[in-house]
Amino acid sequence: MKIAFFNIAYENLAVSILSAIAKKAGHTVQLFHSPTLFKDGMTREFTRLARFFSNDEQLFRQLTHYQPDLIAFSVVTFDYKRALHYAEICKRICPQAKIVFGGIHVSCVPEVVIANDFVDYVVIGEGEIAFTEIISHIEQENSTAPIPNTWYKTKDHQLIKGKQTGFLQDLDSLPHYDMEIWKDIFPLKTYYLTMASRGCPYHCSYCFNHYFRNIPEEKTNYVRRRSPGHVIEELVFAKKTYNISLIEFWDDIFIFDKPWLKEFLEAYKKEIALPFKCYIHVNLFDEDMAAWLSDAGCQWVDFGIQHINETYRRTYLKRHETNANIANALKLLKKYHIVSFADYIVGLPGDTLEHNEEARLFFLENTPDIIEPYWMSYHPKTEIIEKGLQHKLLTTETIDLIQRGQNPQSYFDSPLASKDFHSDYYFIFKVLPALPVFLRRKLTYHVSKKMPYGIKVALIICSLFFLAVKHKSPRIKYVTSFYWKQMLWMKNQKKKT
Ligand code: B12
Ligand code: SF4
Repeated sequence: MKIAFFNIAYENLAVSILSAIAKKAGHTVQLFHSPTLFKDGMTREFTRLARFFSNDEQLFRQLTHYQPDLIAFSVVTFDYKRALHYAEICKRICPQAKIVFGGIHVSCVPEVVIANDFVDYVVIGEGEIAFTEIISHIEQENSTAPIPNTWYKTKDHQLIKGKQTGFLQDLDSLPHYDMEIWKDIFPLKTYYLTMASRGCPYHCSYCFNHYFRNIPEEKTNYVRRRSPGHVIEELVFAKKTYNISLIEFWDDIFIFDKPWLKEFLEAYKKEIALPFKCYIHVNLFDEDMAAWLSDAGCQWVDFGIQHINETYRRTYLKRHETNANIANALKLLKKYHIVSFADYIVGLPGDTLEHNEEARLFFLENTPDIIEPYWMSYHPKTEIIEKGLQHKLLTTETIDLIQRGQNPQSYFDSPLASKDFHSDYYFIFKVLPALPVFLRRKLTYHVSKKMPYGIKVALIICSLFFLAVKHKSPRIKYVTSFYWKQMLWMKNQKKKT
């Protein structure tokens, strides 16, 4: 069968794994990638530049020529609206192709996605088994048998809903990610993205995990790990094939299994020994882990603080760490020379000026190397939506927009940005770690309020670059090489077609 993956913006591990499975079964796979530069969600949007760098026409020409039997989309909420736009055109130019949607957004609101005429199948939850079965189903043509984790429409517009099976338990049984499909598009050498586990042991109210873990009808273990050997095998291959020089482990919590971590890091140090970044949780982090990570080459870790008030954090966000846990983690990271990125959500429902002041004072005493403030962005089916409604920040109409991928709020912008104290504290958190220690105390809410907007923007940009250079942040390196490589790729593609 001829399969097309239509991919938007980023390298996507769901596409990598599904492509590996399809190729292993002998199908022909082709990637159709829309870089959507300057409106990719990583930087702010620049409409004119985005239009200039669009490769849409070329993609549709290539697709018309390829005429696949199946076109697959993997989408998060942020991408859903434009995925629909592309899918509709795909159906027009390849009318015989079946359109399959999967991913986090689809898993949360399948009824919204399948309601689109041009979407034939939606996959809810994990997709490895479902994808293989969808391929056979398309080959059989007229079968109306249910497919696990899948809803689909029959020729007479009946909706067939398959059973929600449990999570895949043996992750080592999966093939390695197919990175060949990305090698000409993304800078794998500069930044190699992978995951060694699936699931998260926590239940934060604003995160997709608490919804996703409850999708299966069959209850199975949600938090799973690949064996150290399986991950090392992938990385040895990547090192040899793509000459990779930096790795980011995007596992939700990389350190949740201490014996695994020890075994993995020992093997990593021996066989890979490249700088890497990963995600930790301060509740699980201890001095052994700090020492092992540092020794194995971990140069950066990221973790969520999200809100400084312990009662708020526990009741609104369902996060149970204490501020003492956070302070301790920061101390350990400093001791072992690991750069700390601390995520902080601004504009949460019920957030107050006093809370933000509490955070400023905490950060004066316990300063992460980089504070990453993000505007509150509500994702479909997350518990925190209730709180948004309670505090009148959301209405049933905005919830509907969120489910349709038309949420006007994002991590970079919010209707709260122009109101009250929120953007002042966004500014304070962003620049605080970049200031000399003697100046940090002087950056108060009142000082920020008096500062002209232009000066604040300039200070944010300067802090961003200063901290990125000071801490050799992988993200800045990634963004620049990511843009550069995709522009080159598009130029070469244009020459070919
Ligand atoms: C790595 C990662 C990134 C990377 C790569 C993004 C990418 N597209 O892969 C980067 C840094 C670029 C990134 C950026 C963003 N991310 Co991100 N990211 C993740 C992370 C940590 C892992 C995703 C992953 O690779 N999982 C492994 C794969 C194998 O699992 P999977 O995607 O769930 O796929 C399985 C099933 O869903 C299904 N499936 C998925 N697609 C398809 C398609 C078909 C056809 C089928 C059959 C099945 C199927 O089968 C797969 C295998 O079982 C997740 C959190 C998480 N743990 O999932 C957040 C997450 C996906 N990101 C999120 C967000 C919000 C973003 C940003 C919008 C943030 C921002 N502005 O900075 C951007 C937008 C990115 C974009 N346009 O895709 C949210 C999405 C929430 C939502 N409801 O949409 C998540 C869930 C984090 C969270 N805790 O809420 N992200
Ligand atoms: S710890 Fe992070 S990944 Fe886990 S549930 Fe909370 S926000 Fe989601």
